Amino acid sequence: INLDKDMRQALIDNEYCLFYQPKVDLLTSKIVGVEALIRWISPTKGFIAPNVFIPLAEENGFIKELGNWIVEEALNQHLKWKEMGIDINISINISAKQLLDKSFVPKFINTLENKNINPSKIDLEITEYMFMEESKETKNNLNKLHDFGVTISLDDFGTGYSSLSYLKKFPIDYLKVDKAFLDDFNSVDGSIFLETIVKMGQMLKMKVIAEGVETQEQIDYLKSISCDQYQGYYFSKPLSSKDFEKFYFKN
Ligand code: G
Ligand code: G
Ligand code: NA
Ligand code: MN
Repeated sequence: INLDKDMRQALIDNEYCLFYQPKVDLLTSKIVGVEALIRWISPTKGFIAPNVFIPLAEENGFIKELGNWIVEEALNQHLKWKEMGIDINISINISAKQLLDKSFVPKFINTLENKNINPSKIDLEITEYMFMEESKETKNNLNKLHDFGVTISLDDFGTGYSSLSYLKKFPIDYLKVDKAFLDDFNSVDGSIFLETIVKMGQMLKMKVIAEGVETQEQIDYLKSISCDQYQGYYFSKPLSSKDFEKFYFKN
């Protein structure tokens, strides 16, 4: 198979869709937002994981086109849900290549204005890898988005090319603590990291979101260290928009 060619054709053939995983407030157990996660279900090849095709799309430049589609789709879904009374935040994953494209920021801001979307309802998830190169451009672009009112989440925190100085340099509103820290929370070292990240994030005026929460025990622990929000299979796996709507109205 030629993934390179197939992933472009898949956009034409409408094979991509977005799934949505709820973000939950730890104090109230209420849904505060969703993270949009792309899915590619090919009629011939079956399910292809984003971990497989996103890195490839970043390499061959297709991420620019695909990223535009993701943003458009997520914003339209946000508007549809708002009309239905589901007025929640939506987080969109953004690749470094996408953010560094000269047309991305002006186009994004324009789209929000044209669609009359409140920017504070829109969150962009970035990863630490974004800070490795072109950090001046990255910083300028993130500042423009943040000044416009969009919030920024730092995804997979603690696993990548971490440097704490990033937390001062870039406009970050949410720290998403990687699942690896939660898997390890029962060990002394593991819990020290988790608790320290939560404290540090909050002292820097950020909210902290735990990822990959699967058990009640983990919830209890996260509450005990005053973590703000969580995502994970315990509450819900990523859902299609229709399944999310059913789930939302049941909760
Ligand atoms: O649930 P999951 O398999 O969806 O996601 C795996 C990884 O793929 C995520 O951690 C994320 O890094 C990446 N990913 C998923 N959806 C998107 C998307 O819409 N855009 C980008 N850039 N990456 C995504
Ligand atoms: O890179 P990013 O953090 O955006 O993607 C998170 C990945 O973790 C996605 O593939 C998502 O489907 C997956 N995920 C979400 N919640 C859980 C969970 O509770 N357990 C596990 N094992 N994976 C999860
Ligand atoms: Na994540
Ligand atoms: Mn993410």
